[in-house]
Amino acid sequence: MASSASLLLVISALLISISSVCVSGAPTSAHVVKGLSWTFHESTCPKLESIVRKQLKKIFKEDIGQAAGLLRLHFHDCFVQGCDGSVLLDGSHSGPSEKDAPPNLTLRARAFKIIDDLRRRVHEECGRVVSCADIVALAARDAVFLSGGPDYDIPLGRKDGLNFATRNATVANLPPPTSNASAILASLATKNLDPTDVVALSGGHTIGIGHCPSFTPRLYPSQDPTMDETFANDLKHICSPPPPDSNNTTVLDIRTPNKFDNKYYVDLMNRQGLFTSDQDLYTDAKTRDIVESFAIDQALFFDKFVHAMIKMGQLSVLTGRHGEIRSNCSVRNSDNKSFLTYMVEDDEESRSELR
Ligand code: HEM
Ligand SMILES: *[C@@H]1O[C@H](CO)[C@@H](O)[C@H](O)[C@H]1NC(C)=O
Ligand SMILES: *[C@@H]1O[C@H](CO)[C@@H](O)[C@H](O)[C@H]1NC(C)=O
Ligand SMILES: *[C@@H]1O[C@H](CO)[C@@H](O)[C@H](O)[C@H]1NC(C)=O
Ligand SMILES: *[C@@H]1O[C@H](CO)[C@@H](O)[C@H](O)[C@H]1NC(C)=O
Ligand SMILES: *[C@@H]1O[C@H](CO)[C@@H](O)[C@H](O)[C@H]1NC(C)=O
Ligand SMILES: *[C@@H]1O[C@H](CO)[C@@H](O)[C@H](O)[C@H]1NC(C)=O
Ligand SMILES: CC(=O)N[C@H]1CO[C@H](CO)[C@@H](O)[C@@H]1O
Repeated sequence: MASSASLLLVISALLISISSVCVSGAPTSAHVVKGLSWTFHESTCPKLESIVRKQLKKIFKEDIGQAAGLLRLHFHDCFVQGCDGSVLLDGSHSGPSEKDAPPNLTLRARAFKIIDDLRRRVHEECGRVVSCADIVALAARDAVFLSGGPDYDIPLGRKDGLNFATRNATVANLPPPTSNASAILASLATKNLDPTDVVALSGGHTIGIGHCPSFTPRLYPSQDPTMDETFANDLKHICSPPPPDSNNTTVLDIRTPNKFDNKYYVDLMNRQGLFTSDQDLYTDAKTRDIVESFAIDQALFFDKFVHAMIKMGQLSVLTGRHGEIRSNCSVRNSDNKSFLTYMVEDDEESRSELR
């Protein structure tokens, strides 16, 4: 009798965890901004999502690190001037672009190539109907899923921006890894992200790498006392004391560096977070309980992460008649001579879009 009751308990616990892990489909609670929709490209480019997923699956099979690069690219795009693909633009006569600003130093060069290659495949199939910003958002979504994280739908319909973000805007909108939790919370609150969103989004650091300069201030001249001793010694070996400064890299999540799971929060509880901005989420009483709740409940983390990503993915998006769909993700259409010539010879419809 007792054993069948406990068996029932186990089964219902399993059912609950299964139902909360499957976040697939449009979360009904998610707010969709005007101009975006869950089915935006359904009739104009029905193969969009399968093209992106199939190609990324192939790329990640060879190098799973690219998943982290693509996830971070979407974050950088959205935080500076909105999710408008402006991070993809090459610098131009109009001044140093987002790509060239200090926090972008360590964006992976290959992530940019992967995005434009996906764009080419999608445009070959459907014509120029999907923006680079949407492709970045889809690539980040697939990076999460193909690394072991939740699968989920995202609203689509973003247009690509016409303006570069300045170096100053880039620096002002991307908080440095030396920030404490109060600073991170304040910075992200300006984007309407609450403490749960902040802790969940920081869980993006469950995959990927960081360069020594992002965390050596915690090692030299004196060691951050909140850092686990053994962990600190290992990091000191990877980043030998300056000079000479080391540009070595190490993983952001020492437990499961390439798997999208909740082990990042377990790291934080063991004082093995790599950046101050990570570790202080556990030190600070304002966010400590959230970290703990994610460390003990992966389904909860996935649920809150999806919610926060959908929110982040809609920051200051351009939709409808605003913005354009680039024919090359690193160049505005107005900067592309061959594109302009081709357009003038082509239909009236597309020309008016350029204005
Ligand atoms: C909350 C503020 C954040 C700070 C201060 C921050 C800071 C950083 C820093 C300094 C790096 C390593 C750069 C390097 O040294 O190479 C990094 C990497 C990374 N970040 Fe964040 N980040 C934040 C939020 C996010 C968010 C919201 C996401 C996505 C949801 C994210 C995803 C990543 C990923 C995946 C990597 C690894 C990239 C790679 O391996 O190429 N980060 N972040
Ligand atoms: C450090 O590595 C990154 C990426 O690998 C590179 O972009 C950067 O120029 C390097 N910095 C130095 C000082 O070598
Ligand atoms: C950018 O920031 C720097 C340093 O904070 C400042 O000196 C400069 O005037 C700013 N430039 C613009 C265009 O706002
Ligand atoms: C967090 O950092 C800010 C600015 O860098 C500083 O003014 C503040 O005192 C710090 N807060 C805590 C709780 O350490
Ligand atoms: C880079 O890291 C390796 C170990 O991963 C270490 O042997 C080497 O000394 C490091 N280089 C520097 C300059 O810190
Ligand atoms: C896109 O533009 C970049 C930089 O201007 C150029 O190097 C690249 O070849 C272009 N890509 C395609 C597919 O034309
Ligand atoms: C310019 O536009 C053409 C036609 O849309 C496109 O194929 C090409 O990749 C673009 N080149 C650059 C450098 O942007
Ligand atoms: C990938 C990429 O374009 N990174 C750029 C980030 O900014 C630095 C300069 O600060 C450039 O050298 C990198 O090429």
